Amino acid sequence: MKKYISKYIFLYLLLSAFFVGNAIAQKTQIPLRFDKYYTYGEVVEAVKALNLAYPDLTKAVVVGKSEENREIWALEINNPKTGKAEEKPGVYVDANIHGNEIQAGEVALYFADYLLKNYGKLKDVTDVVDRNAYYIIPVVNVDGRYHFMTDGNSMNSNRSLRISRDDDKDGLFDEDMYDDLNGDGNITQMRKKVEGGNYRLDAEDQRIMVRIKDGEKGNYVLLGQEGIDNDNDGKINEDTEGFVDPNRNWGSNWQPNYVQRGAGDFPFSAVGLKSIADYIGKHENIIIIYAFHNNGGMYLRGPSTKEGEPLNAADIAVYDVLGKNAEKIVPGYRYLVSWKDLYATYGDFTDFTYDAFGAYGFVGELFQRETETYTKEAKKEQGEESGFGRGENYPRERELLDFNDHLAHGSLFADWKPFKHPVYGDIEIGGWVKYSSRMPHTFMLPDLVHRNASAVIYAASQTPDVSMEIFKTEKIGNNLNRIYVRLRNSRAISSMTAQAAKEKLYPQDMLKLKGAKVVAGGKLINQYTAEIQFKEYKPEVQFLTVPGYSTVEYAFIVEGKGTIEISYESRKAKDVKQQMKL
Ligand SMILES: [Ca+2]
Ligand SMILES: [Ca+2]
Ligand SMILES: [Ca+2]
Ligand SMILES: [Ca+2]
Ligand SMILES: [Zn+2]
Repeated sequence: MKKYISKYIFLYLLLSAFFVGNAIAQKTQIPLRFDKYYTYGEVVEAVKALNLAYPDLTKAVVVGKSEENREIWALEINNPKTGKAEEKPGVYVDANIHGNEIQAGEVALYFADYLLKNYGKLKDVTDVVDRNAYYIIPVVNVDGRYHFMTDGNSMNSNRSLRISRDDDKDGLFDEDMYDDLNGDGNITQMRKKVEGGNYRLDAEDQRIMVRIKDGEKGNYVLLGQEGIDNDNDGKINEDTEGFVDPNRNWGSNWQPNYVQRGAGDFPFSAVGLKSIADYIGKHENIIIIYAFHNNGGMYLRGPSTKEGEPLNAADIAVYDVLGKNAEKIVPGYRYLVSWKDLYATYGDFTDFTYDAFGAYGFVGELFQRETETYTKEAKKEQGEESGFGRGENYPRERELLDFNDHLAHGSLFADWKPFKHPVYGDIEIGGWVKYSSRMPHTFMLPDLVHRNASAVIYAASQTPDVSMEIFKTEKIGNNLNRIYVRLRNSRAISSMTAQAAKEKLYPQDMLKLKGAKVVAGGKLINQYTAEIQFKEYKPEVQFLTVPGYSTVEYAFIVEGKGTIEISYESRKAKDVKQQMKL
């Protein structure tokens, strides 16, 4: 009897596991929602759900695994009816490389969802889908996103990869993390009432700590973020997760930890990042890269270090078109240069993809806190950190608390509550929660994801589109013809970065003539005088780049009769060819 019961229970468990599995699969509705933040698990489900809903246009692939063995997923979008993915310009979008920068993942998901949802409905979207291939990784730092949302965190914690480091050199690794002492899912601040302390409470709003000025009397101290001394070494929170910064570990201009904090032990010591580098390397058609972060409202181009200067003027021209347009699409955001306008970083992702793969790259720093307000003090802020939460800008903090109270209904700030701390005794815990400060409240998320996805859609509309025209043929002898070919790129993005051409990163674009003997050929300088800059060897193959909004012209002197074929072949732009009879 007992035996039968256990069999029965086993069957029941099996069936319920099956139905639970199904329920999860069905839970993710298409189109996706942007009135919430997807957990890591939900992001994976969303990628799979998009693939299920649009099987003809998408592929869902596992790019690699993280330090904690989580899968890194990519959604690929291509319309096979307009050609193979690898034949089209590739648009790569990734996000959330810093674990705490979660709304970036929503921008990537929205971008995918929006392209697919509007394919065949909106002409502009249909065009960019038909003309390009897309490679979208909504979450790079999968462990970071998982832990940020699951564990107690502040808005700034869990950026790192889960590669343990002994930050305080005591032989123990990540042994003293922050502690969510009151169990509310956030790491907020600890404060204590101490006569003669260097803080006072704001008279208008006692939630705000104000740093006292000379001559003022204080009665509070701030004790840092929630935590205890987990390893009894007399220090609190001194060795938290990591720290290996996933945007300092890439294999271009990498510098060790003593130069670049968070660099890791060697380039690509991070397994997940290495798998992403391999993935991008395999898709040689990728010409533009967007990596979304938070915050500050910026579109940053490289170089990330002064050593990367000067950037080629032709590449800057491409960046300028896209960057200046992004400023219009996302009001308030600024188009800037990483090292000069922000700060220098070594081992940076978009520098790596520019240097190693010849792809233009932008970092999109999402969200401006000054949008969360009634804007009086916010105007002074303009993307800068301003002593926020440390009592140095309390008029601004009052406004943000108004926003918290009247628009977020208290969800962004944890009110101070008494707590008995093992070291500090009677303290209070409270302050801005992890979903504040660096990302929008979900009621504002749809605007953020739409505008920033639109900046990428604009870039996708500007990937090279090269057409060919045989615009003149001249009989110049008994059996000799001069053939004039024009290549026109009708979009802003060059068929190849000037940097890649200069560094001979990969074979340049080629213009080839087949089917007859090419006696001479070269770049056309003047069609009226037939002045040609002849190429000495192998004139039947010309190497070139077709810059944005430009035409280039070539001429071939061909001996013979019959059908010839002229082809333009490019790693990043779509190939074109034409035949003609001589
Ligand atoms: Ca340690
Ligand atoms: Ca807490
Ligand atoms: Ca400690
Ligand atoms: Ca320690
Ligand atoms: Zn970041």
